[in-house]
Amino acid sequence: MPSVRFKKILIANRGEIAVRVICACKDLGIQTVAVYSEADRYSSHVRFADQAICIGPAKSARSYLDIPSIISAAEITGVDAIHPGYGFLSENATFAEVCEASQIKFIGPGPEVIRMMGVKERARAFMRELGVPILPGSPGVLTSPEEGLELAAKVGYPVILKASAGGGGRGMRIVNGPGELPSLFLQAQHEAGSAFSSPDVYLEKYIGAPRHIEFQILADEHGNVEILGERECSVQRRHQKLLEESPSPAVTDAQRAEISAVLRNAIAQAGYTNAGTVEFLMDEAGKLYFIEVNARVQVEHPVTEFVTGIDIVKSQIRIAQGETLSEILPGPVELRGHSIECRINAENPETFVPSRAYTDCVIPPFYDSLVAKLITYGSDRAEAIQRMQRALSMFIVEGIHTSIPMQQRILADPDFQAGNFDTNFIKRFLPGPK
Ligand code: MV4
Repeated sequence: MPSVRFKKILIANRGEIAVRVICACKDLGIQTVAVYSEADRYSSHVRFADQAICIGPAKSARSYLDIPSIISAAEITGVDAIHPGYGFLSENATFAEVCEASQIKFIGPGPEVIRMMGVKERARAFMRELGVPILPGSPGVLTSPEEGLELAAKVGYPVILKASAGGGGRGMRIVNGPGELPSLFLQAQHEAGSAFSSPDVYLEKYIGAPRHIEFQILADEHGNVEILGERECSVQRRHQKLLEESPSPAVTDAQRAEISAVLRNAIAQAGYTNAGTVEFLMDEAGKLYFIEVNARVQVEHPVTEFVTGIDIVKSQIRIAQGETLSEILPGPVELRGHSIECRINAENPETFVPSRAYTDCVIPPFYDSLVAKLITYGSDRAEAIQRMQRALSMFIVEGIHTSIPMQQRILADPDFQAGNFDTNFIKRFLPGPK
């Protein structure tokens, strides 16, 4: 039994994920409050919520990232909980703390866990202690270029320097030999300091052609953890995923079982609650190495929902109500069939500058360029691909350029169809030297 039942939830987000959370609330009979910036007055999340409150001007820093405005909206409307969606304040430990202090349930992990996972070399050390495989590298933050040189000589070049507070590809430097390490270390520190207000940097063995594979987890507030298989996310351009699928064509059943077993224990030991993603890199030999934890629901969560039959967003809300996974899930987690998602982005195919539509539908230029997600399911990968090709051929978007032509070329590629690709695969579809 839930220890509380939410009557009303505020969604501290916009666009697709705000609408997705509204859908889950409707399915659970929970009232919804949308918040919106002046640029989003006519957005669908505003239309479909039971109530909507303007929280500020178009600029995110003064609306969707403005904690006092969001908390005020929550207090005025008397909500029981806040769902942060993805991006914006979803992994902001201070926001989770302020919610708690205001007697509003934050639908996500606790602030301490969010903070710990946000310090990447701490998450790495924690996972290593619990038997999750990690790449060779520094035990913690690099204290000097000399320490970097010593470690790099041990693990072998190339190595990569990563910002402790980074993630998503920001603040990284690849080091090919000892000659360039000292200057790249200082650069990485400087960039980390100005971008994330912490100059901390750590070092890892660099994988040149990795696959990006992430495991979906659900954890209740009573110590129970379930692993909902993995997603293959290697088709990315500038750290923006274009197409994701589940399961990964590269992960074997034995490997999935092994990683799931160690993760179940590690996530429980961390005191992690609610939904999350554990990111791995797969090297050229097919081995998986932990890189970071994303303490939020992700854009690509639907492919996992299709192959498991589990509604992840509903599960997040029910976990936050205090329900156990055994109450929420219909039975043991099983993966069935195959699912693919294409992120339909508004873009100019030559310059990748976001396009804008000015007639009925407005895509404001202030936020990201995701306009739709197209998800297919099939009994196997070939059927899911074929259905995606058919659906894309019937997908009509007028007035703007989209990513659809590139996704059609990817789906038709023999290497993609064979499941034979890594994070460099996208380069062959881009203009310029390969
Ligand atoms: C790496 C790597 C190679 N070796 N770490 C980029 C996003 C961030 N989450 C981690 N990233 C990478 N970390 C080591 N030790 C290569 C990348 C990387 C990447 C990873 C996943 C998907 C696309 C990528 C594109 C460029 C670099």
